[in-house]
Amino acid sequence: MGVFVDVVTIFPSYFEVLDLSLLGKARRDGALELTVHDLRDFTNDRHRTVDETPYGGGPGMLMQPGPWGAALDHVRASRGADDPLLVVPSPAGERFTQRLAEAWAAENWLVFACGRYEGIDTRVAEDAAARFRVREVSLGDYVLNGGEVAALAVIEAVGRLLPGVVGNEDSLTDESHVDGLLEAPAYTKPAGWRGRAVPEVLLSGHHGAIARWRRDASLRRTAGVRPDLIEHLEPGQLDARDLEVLRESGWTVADGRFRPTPGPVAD
Ligand code: 6GU
Repeated sequence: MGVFVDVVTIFPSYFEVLDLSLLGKARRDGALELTVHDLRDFTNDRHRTVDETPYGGGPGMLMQPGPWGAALDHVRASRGADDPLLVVPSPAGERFTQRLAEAWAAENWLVFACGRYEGIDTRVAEDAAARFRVREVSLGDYVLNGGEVAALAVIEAVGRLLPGVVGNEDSLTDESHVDGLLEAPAYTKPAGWRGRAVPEVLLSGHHGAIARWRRDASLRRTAGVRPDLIEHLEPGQLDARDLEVLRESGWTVADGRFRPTPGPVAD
């Protein structure tokens, strides 16, 4: 039995893309059962209003609590399953990471509350906490117009980790962010293209040497573009060659953590 996913939004058609590709297959196979709810179906006025101006003033509009309360009550009562996780995409949330995707792939019921405008009246999440475990998550440090694109990203990141969704299980472990590093550069046929050769070692058939080359490239790439990831590595988990590559890339171990090497980089 798969995971139930409910989404509440004023733009149900955003979620039509989940009919496509791998996630569409997951749905047809029963790994992921998606139900999209239109927030405006839970309004009571002729104009199906969901937004109002903020108390205390300020720019923009907020989503009113009434329709949200009714929609979340409806979703909560729609299944016998217990202990749903309510995910509220928000630029003010905690960062969504591969660790959270892995944890949420083991859940049996995920509910997404997609806000628009300047967000949802704060009392909605407070009230929902009595019936849901509530997590506010952000995709990164930039602003989207609403939670829909973020919810799609979370659903894809979680959905591809469900058993049987990605055909080759190895492709779930040999990829960026799984071991805290970015993936090494990758090449396919032809071996020569526009004067650019594929690194010789990748053609060698020597699996040990290929794994080491990829590991080195992965460490160098991560050191180059994501120093924040290097700072989170556990030096004790790395081998002597890893430490040498990172030293060449300007990182030293001090007090059990990686730190940028002070002064000119040693060689
Ligand atoms: Cl989850 N929502 C919105 N509106 N903006 C975002 C975001 C989420 N994550 C990054 N920017």
